[in-house]
Amino acid sequence: MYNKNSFLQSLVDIECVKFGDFILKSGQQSPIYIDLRNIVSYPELLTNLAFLLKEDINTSVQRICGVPYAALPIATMISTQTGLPMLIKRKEAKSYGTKKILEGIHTPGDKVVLIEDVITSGQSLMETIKVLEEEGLIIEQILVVMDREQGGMKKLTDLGYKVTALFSVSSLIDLLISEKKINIDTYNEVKIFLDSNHSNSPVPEQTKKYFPQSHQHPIGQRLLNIANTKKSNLIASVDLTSAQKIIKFLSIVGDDICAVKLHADIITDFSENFILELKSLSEKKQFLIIEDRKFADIGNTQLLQLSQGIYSIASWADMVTIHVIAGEASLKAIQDWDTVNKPALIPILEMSSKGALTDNDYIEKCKQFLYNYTDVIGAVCQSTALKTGFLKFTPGINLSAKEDNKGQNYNSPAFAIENLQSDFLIIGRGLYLSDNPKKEIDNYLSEVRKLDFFSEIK
Ligand code: 5BU
Repeated sequence: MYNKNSFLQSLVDIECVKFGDFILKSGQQSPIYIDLRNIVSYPELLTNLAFLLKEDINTSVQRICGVPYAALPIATMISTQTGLPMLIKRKEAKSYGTKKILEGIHTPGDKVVLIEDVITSGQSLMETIKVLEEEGLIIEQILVVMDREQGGMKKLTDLGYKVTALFSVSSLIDLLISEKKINIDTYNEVKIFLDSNHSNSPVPEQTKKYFPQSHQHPIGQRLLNIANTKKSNLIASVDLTSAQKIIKFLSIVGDDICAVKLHADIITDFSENFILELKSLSEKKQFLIIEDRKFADIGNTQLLQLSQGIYSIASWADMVTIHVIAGEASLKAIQDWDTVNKPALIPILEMSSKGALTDNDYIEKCKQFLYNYTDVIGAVCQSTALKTGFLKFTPGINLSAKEDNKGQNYNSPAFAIENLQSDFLIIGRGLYLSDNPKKEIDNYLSEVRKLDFFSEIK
């Protein structure tokens, strides 16, 4: 009864989708016109749409909110079908009385599903998200009816939101051509229009991902060798504060990881002895060591932070993370540092946390110089694509959680490999807080190995 294909066909029948020559709000010419607002005149269709959308709502969601105005009736319908309490975001705050911009009962921390009818650039969604987040609400997921494939989905995904669309323009025209509802010329015209708008492609390309085999940097190569031998691209982020607990944890999971990532400055009893033990364990169990120091200073200070002080990072870390916010010269200073003990560099291009300021503009600026430095072996990122030969490290990986309550976003290992095209998965609390880390790491490994990731030479 609630069939996606028949719903799509009805959209054409009631002229919510039209083909011809149209000028969009942006001034752009388009061979397809989509406006779902008239659905309100067809209660049965609206009911069907609500049924289709509600299937995808996570059980963790506590509130529903439609992006004004077009998605309000859709959200209302879902609310009545599911019993999920609704919130209404006003276009502007009331100028009298309570001056509220968000109507409906809510408390900070409530998890909300946002509903949008058509996504183009994602602008209206962003405006609604901003209001809800300012009220302390958590955007648990975003459900869109139609993706115009003009960059909005990617923009929101890049920002860390979990957004899915029931239909895309591509799926719509594929169906309509197969049902002979449009002719090949119309089909091609829309395809060309979509392709020309794909410069900021809505979804990352879904090519099959294989684990890399070779690297120009000796540390990069060692990391790849270990990972290929163990068939594990897992990096344990051991954010424990006791040296003894870190060593104990690593003796349990050490055989199954290719590297450990530390924050030396949170270890309360950090000592030379700890480093000796760590080094010896890393040789015995064969894993490398990353210090997640996130340098972010001028070149001279970074060199001091690398080589001096109680941590003397360069003397033990195989790799360090670095923000290149201070610009190219800060990276060059490390590259020019002539010393035997120099960790390989992993710049941070994109962060996993909600509202991270590492937007596309920033990432592109970093990429303009990053690839020129041989000390750089890859980067920490989420959806950003890296040049071949550079390794992609992705934190925010968890098999069961979607987020923590402090701004972290999580993806599953399979999602990171298949959709984000990550080479290395960084897992923190998902492992070290587990009651049975050995069993839990097996769960992570089996999800990775299921993908045939290690089985082919690229
Ligand atoms: P978690 O417990 O899996 O959430 O730990 C993630 C680790 O990765 C933690 O040490 C963070 O400092 C680190 N991290 C991150 O979560 N997100 C980022 O964008 C970067 C680092 Br960069």
